[in-house]
Amino acid sequence: MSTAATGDPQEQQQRISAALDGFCIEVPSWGFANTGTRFGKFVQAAAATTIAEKFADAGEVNRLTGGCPTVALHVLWDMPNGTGDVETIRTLEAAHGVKAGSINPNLFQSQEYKFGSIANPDAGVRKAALDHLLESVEIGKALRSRDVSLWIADGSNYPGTQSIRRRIEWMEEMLKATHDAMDDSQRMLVEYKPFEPAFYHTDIADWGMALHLARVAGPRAAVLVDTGHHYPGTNIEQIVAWLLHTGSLGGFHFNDRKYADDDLTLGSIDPYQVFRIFHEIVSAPGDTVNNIAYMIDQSHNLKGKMEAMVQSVVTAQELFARAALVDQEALRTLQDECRLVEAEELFRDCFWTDVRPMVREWREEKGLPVDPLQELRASGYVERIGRERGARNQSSGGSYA
Ligand code: PSV
Ligand code: MN
Repeated sequence: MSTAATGDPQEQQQRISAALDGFCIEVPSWGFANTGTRFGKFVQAAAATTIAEKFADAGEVNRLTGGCPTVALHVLWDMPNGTGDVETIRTLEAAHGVKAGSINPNLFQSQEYKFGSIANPDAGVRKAALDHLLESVEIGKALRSRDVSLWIADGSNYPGTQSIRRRIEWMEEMLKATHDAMDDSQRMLVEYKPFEPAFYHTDIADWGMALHLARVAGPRAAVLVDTGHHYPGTNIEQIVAWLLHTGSLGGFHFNDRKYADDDLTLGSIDPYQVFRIFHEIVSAPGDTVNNIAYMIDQSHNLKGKMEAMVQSVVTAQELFARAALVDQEALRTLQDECRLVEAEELFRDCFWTDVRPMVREWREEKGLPVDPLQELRASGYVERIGRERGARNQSSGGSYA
């Protein structure tokens, strides 16, 4: 039995082309906007400010990579008038050939959320948060977007200052009410994060808490794994395996990190981890795998935003292609016979295979640019938007919205 990457070159090409045909990754609208750190913002001439500019950039990334037909929207930043902005989004979808993807309510910026949103001890604030969630559900319906994607920033900074248990009950109630408002085509994704902005306790800190809340909310709620939202050393692919096993993996926010939630380019620090996550997915039986929402959640402060986004998508495609090479049957036999080194070598062979020529071949088959980054540079797109947007970006000092 071969312990190398699967089969002959032709078979490898087929596997990779089939895998990439079925692989899409959503780009975040906020990945094109001026962002920074807690200490300041570095303005880029080409950064998008308006939702029209964000759609234009997302459309260009999709044209270059062939893998990003949807763009995630953050309600407060992209649709400040809520359902009142639906028509604008529809027009932009038609103009740029990309559709609205996940709808992300914003429960962390308003002053009233200082002590929490859906877990705030004040019933009035919880009601305001619920209203925003319900409006997000309506936006999803109007735009035919499947996923309402929730990140709850709530938590506390000092022991004894909040009742962790009562806050669980409030969250259960709010998420159930939100789920009840969804129609059958919609899903709720529950994202977890261990710390930041809260530094003592975060109300949805890990996948166990997210899974519990998703189950209480209802059958169309599932867990969202943001790769940056774990403590260093966490075995993320194991979490993914458990969520797959329990039929509760809703989607991913991909990014990379060295320390905490650094939002660096996917695969820039640890590409092997992304490969291991993808391997769990491609090796899993059952239905969950067909409904996983792959999304990028990154903000690039130093790299050019368009370049970084194209680089991220291409990296995701390459790592997904490598995971598709694993000969699952051969690996299973080696695992069953506890032939450890051979099993590991089979796995590593696939990770170390240079799939770039085969990914290029797939791009050619699809009529896509064979080198998306090179094409971005040659197209002059970044220079053009830099000229068009530069003066405004400079004078505004950059803007989130
Ligand atoms: C929070 O850190 C997060 O990962 C959530 O997904 C937010 O929606 C996103 O980042 C943008 O700030
Ligand atoms: Mn996220």
